[in-house]
Amino acid sequence: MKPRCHIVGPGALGGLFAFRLTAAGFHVSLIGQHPATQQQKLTLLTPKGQQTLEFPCESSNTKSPISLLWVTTKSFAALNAVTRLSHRFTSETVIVTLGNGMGYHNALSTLVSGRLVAGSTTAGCSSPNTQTRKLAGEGKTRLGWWAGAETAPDWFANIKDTPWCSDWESNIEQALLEKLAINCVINPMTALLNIPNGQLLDNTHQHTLATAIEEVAAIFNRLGHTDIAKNLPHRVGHVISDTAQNSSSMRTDRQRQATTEHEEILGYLLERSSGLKEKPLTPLLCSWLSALRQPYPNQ
Ligand code: KPL
Repeated sequence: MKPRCHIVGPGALGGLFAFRLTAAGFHVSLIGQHPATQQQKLTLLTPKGQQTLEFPCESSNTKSPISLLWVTTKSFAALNAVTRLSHRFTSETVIVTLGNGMGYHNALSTLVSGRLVAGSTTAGCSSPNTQTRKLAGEGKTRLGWWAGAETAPDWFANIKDTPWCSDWESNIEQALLEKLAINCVINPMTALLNIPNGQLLDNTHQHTLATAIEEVAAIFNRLGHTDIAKNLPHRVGHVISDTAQNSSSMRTDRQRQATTEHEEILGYLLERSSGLKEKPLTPLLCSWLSALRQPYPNQ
């Protein structure tokens, strides 16, 4: 029998993972906030072609148990979305979360007595309309127990050899911090300048990009993550080149005048920095965070 899983937050990323997990042999159900139908037809466009599938849709009122829940909501919405489903959890339910940023994992983990798989992904996907998902880049998805255990759950065998999945991470917190550092540079800068990722490498932005990398690296150095700080220039350059045509998630949210993940990304890092005895000067990052905290005009 096919292993079952649910996806809460079937937006761009959730839709992509619905196709990926179906291809990996899972029976996937979607959980939206207000499903209008009991089935949702989605089309995935990739450079290799297109595929259309119908997924069963459930509302948060459904009562049957959930064994494996993939959370692909924005990170600030994850806790509410998961709490609304907690009446369906058993003593074996596992949650997998793919949200950007940090600061919300402990609360999620408590809801399933520690059975939280934390993840980060550089997959790029957009949602040109409610029925369509467009893959912009396979990226890599890194998963590991938030509690840090070495052994992967059995279902990981289904996805471990896919091109989008990395090996099981025994220290996922380190992987999330590495991704956080990258997001702290790329996401606010592309969102505030309203440019695709690749344009960050233009000469006009060279100085700002270097300053942002320096400020983020300074915080990571003071936090004791010297390896993340050291590798940051190289890793940022790499992600920018790999996702050159993409819009960062923060830019896309800002273009839609939607809430961005600035608190979970930059807010989290600057909060950690403010707890340091000797906190580094980070005027650029502070100005970005206050710009991102401004309400949209006309709101
Ligand atoms: O994670 C991303 C995001 O947009 O949220 C990156 C890797 C920066 C790709 O755009």
